[in-house]
Amino acid sequence: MEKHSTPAGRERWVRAWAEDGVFEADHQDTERPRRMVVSMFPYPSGDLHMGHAEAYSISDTVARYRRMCGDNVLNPIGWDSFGLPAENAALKRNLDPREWTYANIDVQAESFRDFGISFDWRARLHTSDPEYYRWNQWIFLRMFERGLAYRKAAPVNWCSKDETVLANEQVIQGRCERCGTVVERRNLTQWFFRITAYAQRLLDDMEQLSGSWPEQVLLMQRNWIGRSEGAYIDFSVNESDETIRVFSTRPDTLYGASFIVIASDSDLADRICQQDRKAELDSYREQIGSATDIERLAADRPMTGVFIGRYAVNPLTGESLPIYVSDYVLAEYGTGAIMAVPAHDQRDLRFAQEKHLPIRVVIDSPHDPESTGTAYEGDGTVVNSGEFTDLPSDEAQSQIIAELERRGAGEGTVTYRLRDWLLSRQRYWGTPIPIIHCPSCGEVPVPDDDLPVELPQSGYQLRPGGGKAPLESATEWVNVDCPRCGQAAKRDTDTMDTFVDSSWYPLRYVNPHYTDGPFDPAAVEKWLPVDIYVGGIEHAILHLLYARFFTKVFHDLGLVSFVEPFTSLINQGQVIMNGKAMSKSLGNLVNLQEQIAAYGPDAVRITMLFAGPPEDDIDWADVSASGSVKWLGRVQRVVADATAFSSSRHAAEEDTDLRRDIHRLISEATEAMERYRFNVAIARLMSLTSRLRKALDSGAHAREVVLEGTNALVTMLSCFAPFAAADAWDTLGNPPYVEHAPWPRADDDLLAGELVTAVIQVSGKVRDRIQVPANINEEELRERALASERVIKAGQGAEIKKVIVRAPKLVNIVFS
Ligand code: ANZ
Ligand code: ZN
Repeated sequence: MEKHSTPAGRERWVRAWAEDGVFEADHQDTERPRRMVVSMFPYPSGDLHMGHAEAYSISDTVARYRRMCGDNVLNPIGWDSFGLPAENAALKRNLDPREWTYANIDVQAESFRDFGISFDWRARLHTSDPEYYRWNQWIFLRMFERGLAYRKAAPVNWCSKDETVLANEQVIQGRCERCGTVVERRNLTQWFFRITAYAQRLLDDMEQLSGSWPEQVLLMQRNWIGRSEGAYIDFSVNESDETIRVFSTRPDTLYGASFIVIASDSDLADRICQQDRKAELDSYREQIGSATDIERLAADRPMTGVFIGRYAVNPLTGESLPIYVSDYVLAEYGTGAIMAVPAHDQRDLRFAQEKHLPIRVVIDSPHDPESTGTAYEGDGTVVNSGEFTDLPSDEAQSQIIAELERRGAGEGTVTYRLRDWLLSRQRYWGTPIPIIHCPSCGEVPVPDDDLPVELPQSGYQLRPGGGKAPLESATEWVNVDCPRCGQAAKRDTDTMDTFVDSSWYPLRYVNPHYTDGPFDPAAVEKWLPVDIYVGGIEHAILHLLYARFFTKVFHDLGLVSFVEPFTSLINQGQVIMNGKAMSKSLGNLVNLQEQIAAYGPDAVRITMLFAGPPEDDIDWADVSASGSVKWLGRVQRVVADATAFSSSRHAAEEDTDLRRDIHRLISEATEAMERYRFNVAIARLMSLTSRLRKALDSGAHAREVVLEGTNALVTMLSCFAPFAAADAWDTLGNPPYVEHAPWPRADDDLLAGELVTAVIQVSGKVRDRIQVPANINEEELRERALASERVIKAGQGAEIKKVIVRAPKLVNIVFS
C-alpha cells in the first residue's frame, strides 16, 4: 500500500512541531480572538480506536482551521483516568490501577501524536493525579458548606456485579450501564449533590444554547429535567391525624378522583395501614422488590397493588376515597402519592378496571373512557364538577388551586423530574470524599490545608465484598483524629462518581498545574467558555448536564462570570462496522494504529471526514481509505509538477478563468468549513486538485497562477492531512510551517459577477431560495433574507429571536 510519507518522515514533523511550539496557544497575546476547541477527553481503556479518531479528527480540523484564520487557539488534551474499568482490569491482572491507567495514557498519547493531532501538550492533565482530584475535594467542600452536598439514606440503584451504587443516569433500561447486570434497589446512606436546586436555571439558560447546540440534546435535557406545573392537594386520612399530600398536574380533574395511590416503599403506608392488611402489604412489597423504575412506569405492565383498609377525604367534595399502595407510583417523584383519576389518566384507568373502582368523566371527552379502555388525557370543558362545571381546563385549574389555597388544603407548585445527583461510589479508583465522621461532631470537613486526601496506595483488597467500600479495609488510612475535637474518628470511605472529574476539566486546561484554586480565574476568563465542544450524543444528559450544573455553582461562588461552559456543541456520529456499533465485546473494535499502519494518518483522517457531515454515523466497512490514499497521491504529483512547472507566459485571458475557478473553490471550501461541513470542503479540495491537474497538463498558464492555486490547495489541505501538507509545503520551497500560513482568502472582485443561490430557512425549514452575488457579505444577505415575502409570511408578525447567516448560501431565521 502506497504511503504518503514514512513513519520516520512523520516523526520528524511531530518533533519539529513540538520543538517550535507550532500548536501552542499564546497566553500573553491580547489581540487575536481566543478560541478554545475541545473534544470530550478520553478514558484510558486501551489504545485509541476509530471512535476517538472520528472525534479528534473533527476537533483538530476545527482547531487548525481557526488557527489559520488568525485565532489564538487552545486545543488541549487530558485523560478521564479514574473509574471502574481500571479497577476491574487491575483486579483481574493483579496490578495497581495506577500502572494500568498510566501505561494506557502513554500509549494513547503516542497515538495522538502519530495521528497528527495539533494539541497544545502543555495543557495536558489526568484526573487521577492528586494535583487534579485535590480540587474535586475542594469543590465538594464548597458545595458541602452551602448545603449542595449532603448525605441521606435513600433507595438507590445497586449493581451487584460492580458492587456499587449507580446514578439514575447510569441505569439503562433497568441495567447497569457498564456491565449490563439488572440493577437492584437498596436502601443506603449516600452522598448527593443538590442539582435539583438548579433545575430551573438549567432550563432557563438553555435559551443561550439554542441554535448553537443540537436541538436534540436540548430536548433530551429538557425532558430529563422534566418541569411540571401543577398543585399539591392535601387529603386528610379518615380517623387519623395524617394527611396525604399528592402532586397533580391536573387539579382540574379533582372531582373525578376515585382513589388514592401511595408508593410502596413509603413510610406513610406503614403508619396508616390497617392492622389486618399489614401482611398483605408486606408480601406485596416483596413481590415487587426487584422491579426498576422504568419497568414500573411501563404502560403495558399488568397493574398490581393492595388496598390498605383506609380512606382519605377529597378536600373539595368531602368524598371518601380508598387508599391503595402500588408500584406504579414512584417514591421519588412529586410527593410519592397521587389522586387517581381513571377517566383521564391511562394508568389510573387500568388500575381502576383491574380493581373495579369508579370511573368518572370530569372533562368532556370525545370517547367514553370506560367502554373504550382509553382515558381521555387532553384538556377540555370541565363537567360533573360542581361550581367549576363548564369552565375550560386551564381556568378550572387556577380556580381550583385558588379554592384549595383558601381552604388551606393545597397550593400551586412546580415539580421537576430531575433527581439529586448521587455521587457516592463504593470503589477504590476515584476521588476520596473529604469528610471525617466523628462520633461527637458528626460530618466534619477535612480542612482545606489538608487537601488532597490522597488515595492510599494499594496493598489491601480492592473489593472486600458485601457492598463494603474497598477503602474500609485501609484501616491506617481510615482511622484519623477529628479535625474539630481530636477524638478518634473515621474517614468517609466512598469515592466520587467520575462524572465529578469531568464536570469541570475544561477550566483546568488553561493552567493545569495551578495551585491556588481549582483553576486560574484570570486565564479562565480569557479562554472560556469553550467555543466548540465535540463529543458523542451519548453524553447528551449525564456529562453535559453535570458540567452545566458545576459551571453555575462556580458562578454562584464568584469564581467565573459565565453560566454556561460550552458555547457550541458538535455531536459526532458513531463509527460502526457492518451496521453494528464497534465494541470490545463484539470483537469488532478497529484499532487506530492498525489503520495508520495500513493507510497513513492523513488518509484515515480524510476518510473519516469525507464520509459525511460530522453528526452522521460512519460505517467503516463501507468507506475506503485507499480512495483517500489515491487522492493524496494526485495532490503530491500536482505539487511536484507545479514546483517544476516553468512557463515564459504571463497572465492572460485563460488565466483569469483558472483564477476564477481557484477562487470559487476556495470560497466554497471556506463556507463549508464555517458550517463544519468538512466533507464538502474536502470535495472542493478534490475539485481544485483536478482543476490544477488540467491546468498543468494544458501547459497554457502562467507559473504564478498555477502556484497560487497549488499553495492554496496545500494550505487548506493541512487542516485535514497535516503530514502530506507539511511535505508538500516543503517541496514547494515555502518557509516552515504551512500551519503558519493564513487560510486563503477568495478574491471577491474576481467572483463579483457570479451569482449563487442562497437558501433561506425558518427554524430549519427551507422557506425560500434567492439569487445573490457570490461575494455578498453577511449583513447584506441578512437584510435580503428578512425582506423575503415567504419569510415574512412564515413569521406571522412574530418577533425575530435569532438569525444565523452563512454567506453566501444560507440564512436560518428563528422567530420567538
Ligand atoms: C391527577 C391526574 C389526573 C394526573 C389526570 C394526570 C392526569 P408529569 O406530567 O410527568 O409531572 N404522578 C404524580 N406523582 C407521581 C408519582 N410519584 N409516580 C407516578 N405518577 C405520579 O406527571 C404528573 C402526573 O403524574 C400527576 O398528575 C399524577 O397524576 C402523576 F387526568 O394527578 B396526575
Ligand atoms: Zn469531633
